[in-house]
Amino acid sequence: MPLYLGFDCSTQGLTATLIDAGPSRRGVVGTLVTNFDVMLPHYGTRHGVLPSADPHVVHAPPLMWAEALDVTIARAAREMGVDLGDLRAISGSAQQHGSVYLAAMFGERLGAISSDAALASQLTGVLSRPTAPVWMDTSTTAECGEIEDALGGPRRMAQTTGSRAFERFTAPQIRKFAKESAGAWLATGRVHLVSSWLASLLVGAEAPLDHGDASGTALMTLDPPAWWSEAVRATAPGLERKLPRLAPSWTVAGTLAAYWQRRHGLPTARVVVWSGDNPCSLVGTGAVREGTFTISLGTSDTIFGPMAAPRVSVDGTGHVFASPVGGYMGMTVFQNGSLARERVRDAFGLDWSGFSAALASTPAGNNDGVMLPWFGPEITPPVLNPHPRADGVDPSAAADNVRAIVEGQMMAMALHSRWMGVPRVLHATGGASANTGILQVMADVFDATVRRLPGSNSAALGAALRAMHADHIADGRHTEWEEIVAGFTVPETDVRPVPANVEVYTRLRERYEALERTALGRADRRS
Ligand code: ADP
Ligand code: XUL
Repeated sequence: MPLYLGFDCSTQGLTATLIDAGPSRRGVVGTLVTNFDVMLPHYGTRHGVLPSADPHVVHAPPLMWAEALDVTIARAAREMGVDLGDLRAISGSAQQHGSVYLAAMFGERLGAISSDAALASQLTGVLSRPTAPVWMDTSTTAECGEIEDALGGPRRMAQTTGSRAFERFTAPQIRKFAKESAGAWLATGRVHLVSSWLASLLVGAEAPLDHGDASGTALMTLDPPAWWSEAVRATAPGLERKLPRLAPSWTVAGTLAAYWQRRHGLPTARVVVWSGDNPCSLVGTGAVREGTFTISLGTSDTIFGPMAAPRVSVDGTGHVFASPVGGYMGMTVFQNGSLARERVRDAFGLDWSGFSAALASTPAGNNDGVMLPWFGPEITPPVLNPHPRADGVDPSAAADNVRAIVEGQMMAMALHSRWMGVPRVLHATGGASANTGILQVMADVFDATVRRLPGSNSAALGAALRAMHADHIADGRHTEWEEIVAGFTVPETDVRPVPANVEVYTRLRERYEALERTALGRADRRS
């Protein structure tokens, strides 16, 4: 029975999903999660990130991710209930954009890791910056402007890299570090993304960065996928020598290092390059052909789908990435996802079943009440100084506020994903996709059938499926993506739009758009 293991290093935890690809037992063997705050409390994170006095600065400790990998592999070997001797290949998914800064001796140190001591204890001194800025960091507005100016403006950048400069993208983050800490920047020999940092630890050598995750750096040309020397030069001095190699998403980076074999009894499995969580979710939700979009309701909410040709968003809010299945994928990200829904839930002392009951007790359209769901800084549209705004929503009525945030989020998603096309079918995934009430609002606002996929971690499943695909290629076999995902991405529930509600939202979407336009006129933002 060929086994494949997929990881997902997300904002709040590291998930491992093991799949069996044997013809008679094809399916998920098991999934386990190492929650950072709960299981690795000594790093002092909250929701997976470090407390910060400045709300625009959001960092996490890279050694926490390394220790999570060690702890999770040990748990997988003990708790999955199968012999991991049949493991053929491993890959992973990681939160995108986050950057890990390493001293020049990193590669050498990797080669000297001993199985006698825990991994993280042997990585002291390899970091030239103790913490990694992550995708929630919005502190680089100045650097975004500087990079866009140097590269001929946002439109040229978007046409070349798939996105204009966004605060969380790696290039502005690198630039800010190089400007503010010139000495530490000089001492940096390599900048990895979260994905290539963890893949390097698995192979015990510097692993390449895949084209999918590299699309989130603002440093790669989409066609052909290669570092864009103009952008590299505009970002920071000496950066060209510090970037990892680029590789297609199906590249085998090496085999599991001796550490993992000796310490946790794993075999000499292939390690396939890791990718970003959104590219991996595209595979893990089975959205491998144009026409199907996926909405992931996680810490952030994202909408994405495959694209044969790279169409760039006219309003500048979307992204085009190299897709792990070949071709491209379009995507739009909303930072006020689950944490904003939790803010409303907690403000009224509800749990999720109370939240769902409140949603069910109010009519579609909320009697014309509309809310802009900006509880924290927002990526789409860009809002740096948050100020949730409501019109016609009673601030003291729990049910009205619950409906207002869910409707506001779905209308924002429909509005800002129009550039990607109109979805016929939406695949729903992520923690909040468990909530059928939320999916009904999604189906009604988009006027599309919503199919909920089983399991909450499509990124880890996508990574395991990518491991299978790359393993076949390494064996000289060509397997179509439909065949790779078959049996793993079967929807468990269909939620269909209710025609009367669709009509209500056709009108309300116009009100939402007008309210957003007015609010942005006053908001502090970069245009
Ligand atoms: P991540 O992006 O960190 O991988 P997940 O996809 O695991 O996040 O989603 C976690 C989130 O799911 C939690 O923060 C929580 O707000 C949300 N969630 C879990 N159950 C429900 C529910 N029944 N209704 C709405 N949201 C939920
Ligand atoms: C994508 C993005 C987030 C992160 C965290 O651009 O910023 O979706 O990948 O999940």
